[in-house]
Amino acid sequence: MSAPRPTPTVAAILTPIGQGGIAVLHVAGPRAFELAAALFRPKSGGAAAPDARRLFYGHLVDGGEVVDEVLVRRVPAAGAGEDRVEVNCHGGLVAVQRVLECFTRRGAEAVEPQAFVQRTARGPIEAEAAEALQHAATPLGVEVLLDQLEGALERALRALPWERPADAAPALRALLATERLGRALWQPLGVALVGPVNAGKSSLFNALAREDRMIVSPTPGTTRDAVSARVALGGLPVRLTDTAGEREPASPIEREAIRRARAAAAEADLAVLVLDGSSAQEPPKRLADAAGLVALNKCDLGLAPWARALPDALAVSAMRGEGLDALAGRIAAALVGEATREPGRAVVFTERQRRLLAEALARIEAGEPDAARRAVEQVFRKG
Ligand SMILES: Nc1nc2c(ncn2[C@@H]2O[C@H](COP(=O)(O)OP(=O)(O)O)[C@@H](O)[C@H]2O)c(=O)[nH]1
Ligand SMILES: [Mg+2]
Repeated sequence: MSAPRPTPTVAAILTPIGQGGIAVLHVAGPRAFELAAALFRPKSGGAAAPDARRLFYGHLVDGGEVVDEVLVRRVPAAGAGEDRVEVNCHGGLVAVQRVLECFTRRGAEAVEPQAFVQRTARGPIEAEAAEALQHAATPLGVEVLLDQLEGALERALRALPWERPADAAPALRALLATERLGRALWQPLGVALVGPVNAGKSSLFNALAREDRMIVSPTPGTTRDAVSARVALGGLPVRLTDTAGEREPASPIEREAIRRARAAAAEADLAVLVLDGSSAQEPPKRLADAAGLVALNKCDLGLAPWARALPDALAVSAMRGEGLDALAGRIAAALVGEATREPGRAVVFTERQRRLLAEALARIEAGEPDAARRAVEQVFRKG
């Protein structure tokens, strides 16, 4: 019989590789602090030992060579005796691999995120967060999902005031209200740009996607198909779809393009109506009524009186880039609500969590607090 193998120290890249500007590595196990202390040179010159919940900025130095600029912190681990360190580094494939290698050369074992979570996860929320992080394509997504991986949601659920069930209900409702944001951060919602031909939908699509992948043409009816791109809007990853314009079809091909545009708009979680706000001709009222959000494009040419009179419409210029950040923010708010984004905030981010918390709320309302509590505990308990 051999002696039990010592617990290995494992390292994994938890963010999707090659996406976004940042990458996050976790190193867990008995040697996690030792390795981090050996590799990390804090900029402040202070103690190298990473402290709980405090980020340390500095360099990762291996063999006298600066490998990367990093942020390091100790992850407050609920698991008994498990030391864990988080390293934030540059997100490029090469940079993050080099950082990982610094740890593996010194004896840590590099593992896939799934294997990492299987070994170290304290409960289902953490496993779900690791899975979701693999799909988080924006810094906001990484930030929020890391908070949940590190226990923000679990702490909020454990702190529910069961001695006063009447107070637990609003707390649950507040948590449930974060679910659209939580889900959208890793399961991108769809946004379609719709509206009349020549309003500037394709130009706006390009401006929001910040690259020229669409045909832009002064000839009406050029965009023949619905085309999508993954873009970050207001911190959310969004599947943005450009569509052919609405007008009387001049050909069967155009009729088909319009049919597809309508289908794309119907499938989308939000349709943004793009109008040429500089045009003297007022668009049909039914258009504005059908859309979730109205963008008055070509504001660089000045807005027509009808456009200025439209309530809640947003003036933008795809050509000059004016109003695009505001539009991105309005799109994000329309999709997930004006969710506040303080660091460390609890966010519900999977359908399983939502279902159990909705059930808990229903039980409280039915006067069954014990059943409610059991439903909540299922969210974070193993088993
Ligand atoms: N002045 C101005 N022209 C624009 C703007 N956005 C688009 N255009 C022009 O409007 C025309 C139609 O644009 P396009 O994006 O193809 O419209 P779509 O048919 O709605 O996709 C092109 O000539 C664009 O250069 C803008 O913000 N300002
Ligand atoms: Mg177009």
